[in-house]
Amino acid sequence: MSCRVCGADSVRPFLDLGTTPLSDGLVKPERLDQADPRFALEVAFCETCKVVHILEDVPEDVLFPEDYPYFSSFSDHLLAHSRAHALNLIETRKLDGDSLVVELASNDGYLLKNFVEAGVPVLGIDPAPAQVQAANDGGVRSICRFFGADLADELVADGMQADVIIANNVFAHVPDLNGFAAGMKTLLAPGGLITIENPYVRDLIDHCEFDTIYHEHLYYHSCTGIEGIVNRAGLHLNHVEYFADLHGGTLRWHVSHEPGRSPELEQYLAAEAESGLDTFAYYEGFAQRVAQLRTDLLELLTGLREKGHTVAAYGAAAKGSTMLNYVGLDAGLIDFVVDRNVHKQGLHMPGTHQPILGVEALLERQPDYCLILAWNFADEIVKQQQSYLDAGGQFVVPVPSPRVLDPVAS
Ligand code: JHZ
Ligand code: ZN
Repeated sequence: MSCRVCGADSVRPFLDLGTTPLSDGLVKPERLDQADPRFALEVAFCETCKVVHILEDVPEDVLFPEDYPYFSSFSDHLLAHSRAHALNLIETRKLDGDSLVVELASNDGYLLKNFVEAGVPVLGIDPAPAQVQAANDGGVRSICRFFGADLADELVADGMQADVIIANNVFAHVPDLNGFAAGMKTLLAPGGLITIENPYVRDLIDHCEFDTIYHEHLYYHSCTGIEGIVNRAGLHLNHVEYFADLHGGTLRWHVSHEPGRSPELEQYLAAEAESGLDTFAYYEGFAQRVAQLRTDLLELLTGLREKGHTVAAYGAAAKGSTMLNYVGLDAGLIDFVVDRNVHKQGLHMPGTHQPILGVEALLERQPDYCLILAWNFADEIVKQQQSYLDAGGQFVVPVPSPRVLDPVAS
């Protein structure tokens, strides 16, 4: 078995999630009687380049079909985080009407719109047609393409170079990550800055966020792994920031043409070495903890049902699909799922087939308990749902270990 990043023969699997349906493969009502396609899902650590990745390859056009349902603009927290990042870049990089900011995986323009508002030229690149359409409709210039070394060459041949390249939550998704990084190097203007955000593999392991493992997420990143990837493309990792409250713990890496590590980056790299995050031992006990979480969550929800309680779920997130399918939370345990993304409403969860309803269904049906599948936005969701709580509803979160949220504390 060879590593999908460095090609070495040193890949050691540490978690087998069995076969699961595609996490964003939400099911149309007319297809409910058909079996959902399922694919094996196994995660491994490469002892050479230190990158964690899954072993399976699902073709890109199957993973990211025309009707890919994820739109970034449905979380206020993510929008606020993105806006702060844009405003900070405009100020620190002194961006103006002569600059160019390129975002890779720009989705519906949730981030670039902040640059457009400030008069900074942008280009969004994303392979999802509906999201690109939404971005362009909102005045964010975007093209519907997969980014890679070839597209970077085309853009540079057209006279483009980017002062800032932003790549948020896409470094997990790209099969040819080396080609992707090489394309970034080509597209980045001399003196320019690349920022990359991705959930931190440390938090995935430490907080048992196993549900963020699905076929779209080919890689799970650390500072050690990222430095190797950007170095291979002739770029340098200079700095890192940490956001504890985004997607269960997110890192933002700063990358450029120039070498040099900030004290913060040195600290992170040293901490990764000290904790053994760059060794297989760090990952060895994970499978057992994941299995325990499955047992605990199943027991908790089965217990509630046996007492006659009704249970629904919040968030038709990709991670929600992993959770439902791996734990075995079928329609007998969870009646329906609510989500405020209108593109997901009317569809059904992959594998388990619960209907996805608008968020108002929570108040209309008032289930006794609601499992927050989008636990990464639990604070935001709980705040919005005060009426549900006031009417006696209770929230359950599945990670780091399943528990009913204390209504007083929330
Ligand atoms: P969300 C996404 O994963 C997509 P997902 C992607 N795979 C990725 O890499 C990671 O993020 C990092 C809804 N919601 O974003 C919106 C409400 O209904 O955590 C979403 O459908 N009301 C590219 O899909 C879902 O919940 C709300 O108030 O696992 C959240 O999904 C909020 C805040 C969200 O992740
Ligand atoms: Zn490797």
